Amino acid sequence: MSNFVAKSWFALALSVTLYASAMGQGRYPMVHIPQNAYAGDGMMPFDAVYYDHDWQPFAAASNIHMDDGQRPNEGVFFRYNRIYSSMTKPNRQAVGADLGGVLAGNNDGIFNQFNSLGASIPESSSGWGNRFEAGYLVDQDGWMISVVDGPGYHDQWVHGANDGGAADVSVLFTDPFNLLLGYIDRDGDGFDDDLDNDLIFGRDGLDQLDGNGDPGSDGVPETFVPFDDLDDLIRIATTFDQITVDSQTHFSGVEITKVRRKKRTHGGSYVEVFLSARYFELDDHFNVTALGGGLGDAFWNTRAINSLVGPQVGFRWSHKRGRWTWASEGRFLAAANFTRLRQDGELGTLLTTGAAGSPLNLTPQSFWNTRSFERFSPMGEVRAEMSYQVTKAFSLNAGYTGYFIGNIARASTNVIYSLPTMGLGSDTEEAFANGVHFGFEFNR
Ligand SMILES: [Ca+2]
Ligand SMILES: [Ca+2]
Ligand SMILES: [Ca+2]
Ligand SMILES: [Ca+2]
Repeated sequence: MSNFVAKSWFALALSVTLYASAMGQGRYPMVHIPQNAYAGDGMMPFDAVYYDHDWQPFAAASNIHMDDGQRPNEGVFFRYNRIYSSMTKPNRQAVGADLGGVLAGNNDGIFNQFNSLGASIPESSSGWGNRFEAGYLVDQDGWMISVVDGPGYHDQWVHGANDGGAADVSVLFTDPFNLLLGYIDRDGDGFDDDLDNDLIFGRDGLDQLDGNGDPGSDGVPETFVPFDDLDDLIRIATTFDQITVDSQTHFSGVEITKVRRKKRTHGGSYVEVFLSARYFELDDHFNVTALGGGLGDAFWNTRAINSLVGPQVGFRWSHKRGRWTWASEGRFLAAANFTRLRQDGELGTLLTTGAAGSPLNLTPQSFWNTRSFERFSPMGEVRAEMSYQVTKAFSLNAGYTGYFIGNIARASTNVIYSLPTMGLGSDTEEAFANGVHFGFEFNR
């Protein structure tokens, strides 16, 4: 994130440099410059801009023409937008493996266990971001650099109470190695319970005498047998006292754009065509902390980093009348999405392996998983806005920004709930984000 703040400052510094360069050149008209040295071909973004700004940015906008479709601005420009937007939630995915109901037990009882946290997590959320754009346009050609940092989305939910009471927040795990099997002691008599009613009590022997020492049974094993009754094993319930689910998503990116402004249309509008190289990142975190209960204390933090790189085409249509400019922009990015998934976590740090009510063979686990893959991710962006000219070069603006991103990996949908060390999937889906932006612009 701070990376992108740094990049944003870089963009700002670049724009100031461009300003200085353009202003310097503007003061000394370029009598000696041969015609073909003008920035008209626009292919050298860091050449000096041979353009006279007549630079009085805060001059009153007294020369406002009320005719429809005025000439657009030329020279160096800068704009800043604050963005507030919301984003679609990931596909439905319970916190837990999709197993339906599973027969499980612990020292409190035997029951059918279902995932407690169903399809509603995480919810859609909204957040703030920043966008900086700087560049220049002379005649019909120019360059632009655009940096976006955010929006960022953050949500957190807490389920259950960490009060040592009933551990009733349930998360199912697949258990291919039967590590969850264990003996239980529901009546608290210190003997494993005899689940198959053959009078052999798990690891604790045979009940063949009653309370008077006569043949019979009293529910208390007293006779050694040289084996454990494996029929008394049951899957130990994977419940927790309290679960905290934390979801964070962050957008960022940079694009470098060659701008070509088309000639004025019949209606007095202007169209700019964009050809860009764009980098866009969607960084998604899904962190779960689970305390108490059969597999507590535990956490599993999963992160999906989608790095989209590719060529982009776009346009800007604008129409100015008086102090008002109406503009709309569209962009289409054909990106390679280099996706990296990471996961670290711990399960059952408080486990007493083999105790009644705990798994017989599962020991406390810690793990680190990674996975990476590439996908094709199309991405579209649209904007529509109004700007109001305050002084000659300074305007305020407000509008709408929408994103559509295909084939991105989210963290929450790629958690594999499998014992002992969990895992990562490779699911991708589309995401849609939209919202409002507002800010100011200089000479755009
Ligand atoms: Ca018992
Ligand atoms: Ca038994
Ligand atoms: Ca007995
Ligand atoms: Ca048996």
